[in-house]
Amino acid sequence: MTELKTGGAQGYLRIATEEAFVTQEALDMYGEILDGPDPDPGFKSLWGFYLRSEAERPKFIRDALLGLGAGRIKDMDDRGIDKAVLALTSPGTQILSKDKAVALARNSNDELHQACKDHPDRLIGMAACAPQDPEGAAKEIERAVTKLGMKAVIINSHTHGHYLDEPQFAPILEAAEALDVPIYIHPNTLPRGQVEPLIAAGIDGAIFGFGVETGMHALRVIVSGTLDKFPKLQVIIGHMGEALPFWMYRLDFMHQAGVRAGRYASSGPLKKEFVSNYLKENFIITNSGVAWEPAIKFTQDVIGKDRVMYAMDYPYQCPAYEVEALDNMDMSLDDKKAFFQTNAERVFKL
Ligand code: 1DF
Ligand code: MN
Repeated sequence: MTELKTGGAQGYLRIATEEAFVTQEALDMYGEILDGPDPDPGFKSLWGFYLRSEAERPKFIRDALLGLGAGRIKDMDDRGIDKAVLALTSPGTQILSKDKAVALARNSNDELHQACKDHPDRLIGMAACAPQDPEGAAKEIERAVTKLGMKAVIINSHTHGHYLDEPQFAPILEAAEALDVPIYIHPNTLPRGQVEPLIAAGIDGAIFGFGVETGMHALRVIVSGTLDKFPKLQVIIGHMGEALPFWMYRLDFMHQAGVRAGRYASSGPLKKEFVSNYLKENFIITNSGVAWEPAIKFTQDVIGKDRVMYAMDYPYQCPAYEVEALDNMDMSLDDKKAFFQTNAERVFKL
């Protein structure tokens, strides 16, 4: 293993775009939910582990998530990460009651802003908001972008079983489109009533359930016609597009078949002909959790080289050997630079 260095000597900077943090306030709120009556089963499976287990991994992750100073910068240095785009970790505000979600969005944006101010050449922020209060969320997004310098909006997927294509969330999409910032739809655990069979099998979290949940969320946003209403909106999804690029042929075929037959009122004709048109024109895909050359190249091939970005997913998945493997991909320097650096610079306006 060669030593990884920041500074771009390999011909590009490494900008990691799905990096997580948490605040003590969020952990306290999560603890209250876990101690309350009948906590959400997916949340309990995920955060019962990360908050309460004393095993090595959850302890490391708790500390790393809370770190927004020297420790995080050192971990970035050790892994050759020049810049990290940070977002409140899943489920962020989404699991909270309205009042708590509003408070956490505001306070965590302020904390993140301070960290970015302390490390202006290393840390970049995404704005949290509380979809439980859509008008307030739009105002908080505006504050975070215009006053705090945030470069995107983080939505940790469904909010109490509700998805961004539902009409009550229009103010959020409107604000993001008007401010010209992308929305990162990051995974959440599946809602009650869907997550139980995955918990029973031990596949509810990042191993599989996250992808099912968030791939579905992205697809809902497409087939509902939401992106026809907000055509300039850019949506980022991680984990190699939550497998949607691999589904693309079938999505196009079956969506067309359904439209022609008038099968579903809720996924009627779209302004653009194919589901894949939206993936290629409104989505940016990061490789968080998938340090795997064939999947990255396939996605570059079918979605576009200007729409696939590097992400580490610190601290959940952060071995240095993954950075080295990606450096060593059999890919032109131009394409590698787009992947690691320039796509992120364009998407986040760095
Ligand atoms: C995990 C993975 C947890 C990711 C995350 O947030 C997360 C995990 C709580 O491994 O349990 O963001 N991830 O994006 O892959
Ligand atoms: Mn993540």
